[in-house]
Amino acid sequence: MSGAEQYYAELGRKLFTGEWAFEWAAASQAQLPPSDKLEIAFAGRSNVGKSSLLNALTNRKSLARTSQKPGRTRELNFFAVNGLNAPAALRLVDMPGYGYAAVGRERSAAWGGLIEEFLRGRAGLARIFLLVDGRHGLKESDLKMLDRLDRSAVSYQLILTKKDEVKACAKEAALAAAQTFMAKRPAAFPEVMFTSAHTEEGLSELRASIAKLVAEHGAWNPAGVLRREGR
Ligand SMILES: Nc1nc2c(ncn2[C@@H]2O[C@H](COP(=O)(O)OP(=O)(O)OP(=O)(O)O)[C@@H](O)[C@H]2O)c(=O)[nH]1
Ligand SMILES: [Mg+2]
Repeated sequence: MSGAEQYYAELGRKLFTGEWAFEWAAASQAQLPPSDKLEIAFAGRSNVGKSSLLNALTNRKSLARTSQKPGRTRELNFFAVNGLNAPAALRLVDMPGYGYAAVGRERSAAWGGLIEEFLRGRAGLARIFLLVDGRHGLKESDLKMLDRLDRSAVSYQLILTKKDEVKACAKEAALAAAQTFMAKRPAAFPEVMFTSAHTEEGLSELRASIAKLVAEHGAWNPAGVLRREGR
């Protein structure tokens, strides 16, 4: 690990030892909170593990509600971290999933409207992590989401999930295929991550990249945080 990598790994660890709590839920455009904070959102097909990844990241078993049945998260849920030295101007956002066949046309249209509004109207939206099931790779509905993201000009990055469920011999190929695919999308952040909410693989890397993003956007004064810790 380089010095910079070590620094952000430590910062990421610090960020997620903070006390994360639910802040706000929005089921419609009118209910969105003002865009007055830095936001990092988790998007993806239903059941891909967005809420589980948020829980694992924040070390909270049931901060975000999860379910074996797709369609559990129905609103945009906003989470904030409290405590001394925590970045008060930061929100993590759990998004409702897409691509769930049993959802009616009406709800699907409402989802589209809410997501479009969210992608277009958030000045503080620093990145969307687009989650894709590591066992299955990108699906048709993910390609539609990627098109939406390209149109919105938001920075986005792919995360493969459920690494624990992928056979050891297939992990590398799954990552390589996703990386090759994303390299053709110039608006995408080039690095693809591979995580497991169950075994915590890849979580310290994800925490580090979130901490880096927050620091780069000036929403946190990490120098102060680590200095006070005696570094
Ligand atoms: N094996 C394994 N299962 C996981 C992992 N992450 C999530 N799951 C399981 O996948 C299912 C769906 O997880 P959720 O976190 O609710 O998925 P979601 O993307 O939030 O789904 P929606 O809210 O419906 O969009 C649950 O049964 C989880 O236990 C993982 O890393 N490994
Ligand atoms: Mg969910």
